[in-house]
Amino acid sequence: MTKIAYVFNGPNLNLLGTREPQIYGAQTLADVEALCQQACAAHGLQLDFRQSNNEGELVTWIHEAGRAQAEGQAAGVILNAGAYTHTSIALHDAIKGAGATVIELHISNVHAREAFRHHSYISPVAKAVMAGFGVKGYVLAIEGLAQF
Ligand code: CA2
Repeated sequence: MTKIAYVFNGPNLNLLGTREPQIYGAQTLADVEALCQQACAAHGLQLDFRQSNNEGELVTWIHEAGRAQAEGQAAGVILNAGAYTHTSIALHDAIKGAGATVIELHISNVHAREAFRHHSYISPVAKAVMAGFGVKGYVLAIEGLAQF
């Protein structure tokens, strides 16, 4: 059975490609979805790509992914939680509770930026962490998820 690779994007990532191209590049979130689609096809995965500006919705999606993974229907989640990375105990608890394999992803190298971006509530409960590869990081993360 083809397993699902979830790609969840958090707050403001719908603005990709419209502002701050020096940090996040010029590609839009639709471009990122197309890249992910290609990568999933290459690795025999079925893409489920989403974005939300709502913390609770992201929590609910992680629960859903955990259930799908427990049933053998999903490989895991690539999560760019945006700024919730640095603030959300709720997302930390959701990942821990849902038991989903989560790869934390950031387009930019958060450690080379402001100090408030250096701490992540996601990293301690993530299977892997990736930052600074631009939007190509999504492709690399899908390759990594396929190999777990
Ligand atoms: O580097 C990343 O992927 C981040 O997760 C992006 C978040 C930021 O808060 C994290 O520290 C690092 C911000 C996403 C906002 O994206 C925008 C894109 C274009 C214009 C404005 C915001």
